[in-house]
Amino acid sequence: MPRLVAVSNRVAPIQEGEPTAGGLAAGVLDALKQQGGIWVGWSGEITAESTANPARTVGPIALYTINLSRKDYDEFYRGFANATLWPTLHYQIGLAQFDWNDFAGYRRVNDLFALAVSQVVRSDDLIWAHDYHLLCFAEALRAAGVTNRIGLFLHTPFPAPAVFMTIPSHAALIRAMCAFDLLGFQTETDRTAFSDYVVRQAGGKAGHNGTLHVFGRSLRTGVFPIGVHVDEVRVQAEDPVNRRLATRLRTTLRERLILSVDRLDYSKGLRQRFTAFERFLEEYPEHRGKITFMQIAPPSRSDVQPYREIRRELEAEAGRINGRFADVDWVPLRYLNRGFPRNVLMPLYAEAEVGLVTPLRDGMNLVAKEYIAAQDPDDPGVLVLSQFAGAAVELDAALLVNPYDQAGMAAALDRALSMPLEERRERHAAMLHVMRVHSLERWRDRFEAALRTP
Ligand code: ADQ
Repeated sequence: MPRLVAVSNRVAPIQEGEPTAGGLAAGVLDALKQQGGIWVGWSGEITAESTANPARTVGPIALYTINLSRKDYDEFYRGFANATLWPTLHYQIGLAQFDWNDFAGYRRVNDLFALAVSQVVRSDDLIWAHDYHLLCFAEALRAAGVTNRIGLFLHTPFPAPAVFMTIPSHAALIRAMCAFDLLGFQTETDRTAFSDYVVRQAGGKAGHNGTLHVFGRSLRTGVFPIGVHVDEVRVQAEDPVNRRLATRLRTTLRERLILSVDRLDYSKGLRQRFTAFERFLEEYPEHRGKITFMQIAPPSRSDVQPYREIRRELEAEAGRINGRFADVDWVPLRYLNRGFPRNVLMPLYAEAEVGLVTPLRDGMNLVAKEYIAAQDPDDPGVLVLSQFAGAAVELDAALLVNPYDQAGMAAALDRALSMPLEERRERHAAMLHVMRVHSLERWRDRFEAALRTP
């Protein structure tokens, strides 16, 4: 089996014997543990100059990390990746900012990653890059003379061409993306949007099986929905030691629990969700005093402007809603501005009668999948899910909502809380079945197989 070289913005902190992390980190880690390999990424450190650290080995994995200079961090990470690409890929063009210097910094850091990989790669290695930080990575690696097969999996959505074209450097980005051999997307909608751009704006031709011919070369595109370790989540959710916090919560909380868990990010639709919850309390007063809505949302990217704003706004909104509806013995909304380790989080999912997952856009959304995996199949909770999460394609047995429709979300909450056991079981079983088929293992195996196949 060829060695795997994984490249992502961050390298997850790996401790042997620790429970696996979520999402991207879990997927990459699994693949590397299985067949051995190399993981290249930013260390999370900002230093005077951008420099490479000495290699570190953990079991079968060699870790190569890079420190970024302040200028590289500002232009690449805070700038082009998170102030231009992230909002645009999530259709939030009103929040996007653009600066050609940031784009130059983004390219420069992609070059740095490529240099690090070119120094360690062997001729038969498979190179698998992750996410929106590395769109120019393959082009840089080709310029360094590397001819290996190189794939990219985009964890975020890819928007309609008209939205992507609001980025002034869109043409250069697409040309760079076409230097990969394989581009993986979460859903067919994302893949088609990319293909449409290439065919209509870049003069490319679409061939069989997602092949695109453009800029004098051919590349494959494919759909690889990311999944979760279904059984591992349920084991964590049921573990008596892990359950201590959930049990404590149950003894103090008499009400039924509506739970949301997100990184604090405007794409997750928290502001709209708070408003919908207020609407729910207004329109369905019979639930007052009988439910608690708990929102867990640790701050993320707090040095990027819109992230600071949304944090302030949500704190004010939570206070206002509680001020309006709370009683001497009841607080409707618990807003926790902190994260929890996975082994604590999974039992909390299991405890919640309703999982409320309503991003405005999301590549996949693994919280929705983890919520389903954590439930007791004999008495499962109900998932209320945004139709704009990639997960909605597979989890169509959830109560699907439009996160911009407050009345619709309020009605879905009422319906979720009133759903008979039989219907809850049927919907849960249907979703669990799909998730077993589209597991994290399958995601990894299918992507690697496609990357190996010329
Ligand atoms: P994220 O935007 O981070 O990921 P998501 O998929 O929901 O979104 O979460 C990833 C992981 O982080 C999950 O395993 C979850 O348990 C954990 N997590 C989220 N909020 C947490 C919290 N408050 N406390 C502790 N843990 C928390 C990006 C894309 C998604 C895509 C993933 C994977 O934006 O669309 O699903 O990558 O491809």
